[in-house]
Amino acid sequence: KGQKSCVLWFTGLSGSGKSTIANTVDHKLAEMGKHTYLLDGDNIRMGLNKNLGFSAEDRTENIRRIGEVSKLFSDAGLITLTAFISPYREDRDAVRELLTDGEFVEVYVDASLETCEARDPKGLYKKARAGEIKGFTGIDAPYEAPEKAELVLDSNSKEIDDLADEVIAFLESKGYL
Ligand code: GGZ
Repeated sequence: KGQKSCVLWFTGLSGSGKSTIANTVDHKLAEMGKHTYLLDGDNIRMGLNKNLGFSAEDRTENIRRIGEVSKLFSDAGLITLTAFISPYREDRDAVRELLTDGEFVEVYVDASLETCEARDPKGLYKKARAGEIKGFTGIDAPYEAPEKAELVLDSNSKEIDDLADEVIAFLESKGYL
């Protein structure tokens, strides 16, 4: 069985479903016998990047480091999944440039601000609206949606499991699996 290493770069608003979808894809790939690694806030912002906050500069540095780490995992032969807002197009494009052709797979988890704010799983949008959190993505900090994502997932209406299957189907159709 083969696998072609790549970086599945999930991007989208807080509450869009990035982490949940990436986790589901990760489990499905593992069940298929693929070697994977998932980078998310739990293992990156709590560790390597614990000195970074949410200013524009810190987000750029967050994404830069995650890009470099992704490259290492990908070089080691793993299918790497990342789940970060990564709000700046330029920062995502810099990661794309760091990797070789076909190695970077940008996955736009498309859920509108309205959808995400209605979900508000951690109550962060409410706090941002109340001014208790400053510089919250979508409220008073930008999110630059991808213009050339390899894959766009409609997370406004579709189920997590179906979206995860769309990712797997994409990888199969493009010869990654
Ligand atoms: C956006 C914030 C902020 C601000 C804390 N803006 O829903 P969550 O909680 O679990 O996901 C959000 C997470 C975003 O971290 P990332 O490393 O993905 O961001 S970036 O790629 O922009 O560097 C949210 C929480 O951290 N959080 N403050 N101001 N999200």
